[in-house]
Amino acid sequence: MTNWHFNTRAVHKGESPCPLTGALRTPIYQTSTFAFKDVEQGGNLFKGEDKGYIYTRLGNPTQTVLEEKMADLEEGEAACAAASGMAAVTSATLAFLNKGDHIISSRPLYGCTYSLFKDFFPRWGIEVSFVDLANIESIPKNIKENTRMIYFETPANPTMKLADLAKVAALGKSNNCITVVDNTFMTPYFQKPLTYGIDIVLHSATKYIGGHGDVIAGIIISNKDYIDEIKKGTLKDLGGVISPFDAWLLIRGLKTLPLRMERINNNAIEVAHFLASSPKIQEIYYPGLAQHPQHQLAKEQMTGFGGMISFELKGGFAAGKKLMNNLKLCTLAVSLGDAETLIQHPSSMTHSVVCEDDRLLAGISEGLVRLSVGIEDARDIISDLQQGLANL
Ligand code: LCS
Repeated sequence: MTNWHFNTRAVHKGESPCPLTGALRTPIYQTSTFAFKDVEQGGNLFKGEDKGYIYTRLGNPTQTVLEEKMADLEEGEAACAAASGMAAVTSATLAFLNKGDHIISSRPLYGCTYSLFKDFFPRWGIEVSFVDLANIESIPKNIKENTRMIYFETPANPTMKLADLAKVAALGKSNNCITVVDNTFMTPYFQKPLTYGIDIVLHSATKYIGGHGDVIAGIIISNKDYIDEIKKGTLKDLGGVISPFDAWLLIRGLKTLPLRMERINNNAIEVAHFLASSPKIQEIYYPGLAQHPQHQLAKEQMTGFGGMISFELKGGFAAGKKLMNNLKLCTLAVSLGDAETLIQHPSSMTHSVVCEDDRLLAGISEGLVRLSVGIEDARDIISDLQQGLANL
């Protein structure tokens, strides 16, 4: 079982036919509560002396299947699912942070993660230093007595900057800090941070894990102790748990993750080369292009480059706006990782919650446009971009 390859594990792990009915697909256990056999059993379940389900906020069989599959794919010991990517971020961080602690975070980050750290953490007495993790020296420079956590995205949303997983993990260990990485952009198909020594991996499962743009969800993967602490702590008491139906949608999505990621990666490489060769493009950020300053690192720690491309046009925001308004196949929408190719403007959309000075520090210029390449035919995506660029 353990030596199955990723594609097989994505289909089978965590699942087996229902012993009662033979149903091959995991049922949606759409129930909020579970009946106890007697008072003793109920009490024992609460004490943790019996194994079983109590109440869906504390666990549900559909959720368990998803968690087992995802833990296996990320090569972690355990996982816990959450109601959104942001619920995964809050549950995974706040489980380990106290008033008076300090964390180091990469800049840039997804806009709402940034505003959680920048606006809310200080209100709860947690201090945050935002650093450019492309420069690994920024970690030792910012470590303090009370630094408890290093949090980052690689590649980062939306600039596609990378951080060296092995180096961050080593610095975390030598400084007694928990390392947390948001692996949304790569998925375990292309990048497995736990195998580099990172402590906790999380995802907005809304994106590639679900893969069809029909669910908001998150997931956290780590060792058993950390997952236990999150499940019995922040996830249970802050309450950001996943619904059984959403867990089921993710199980379904995961079965085709390898197929979708392969197609998306191949499409994105073609689209990136097309954009890089266009005279209308000022800058393009895609780790699969040799011109990306961290292309070498991308080849070392990722087994593909994913579907996210950012670029700036000559003519800045005015040109970007015209392009986005003129596309016919690529849809103007936030989110990413869907079957459809999506395009959006970070500075007025996903990262509009970040103040202008901080956006510029993070490298999110006014003219930056972000593309999430879908699973359509690459020729159609390119011809749509071609007609859009021709009309600038
Ligand atoms: N982490 C990353 C890297 C994300 O891109 C997002 C959402 C989240 C966490 C939060 O996940 P959620 O709660 O939405 O499931 N990113 C979005 C984006 O780039 N466009 O729209 C949402």
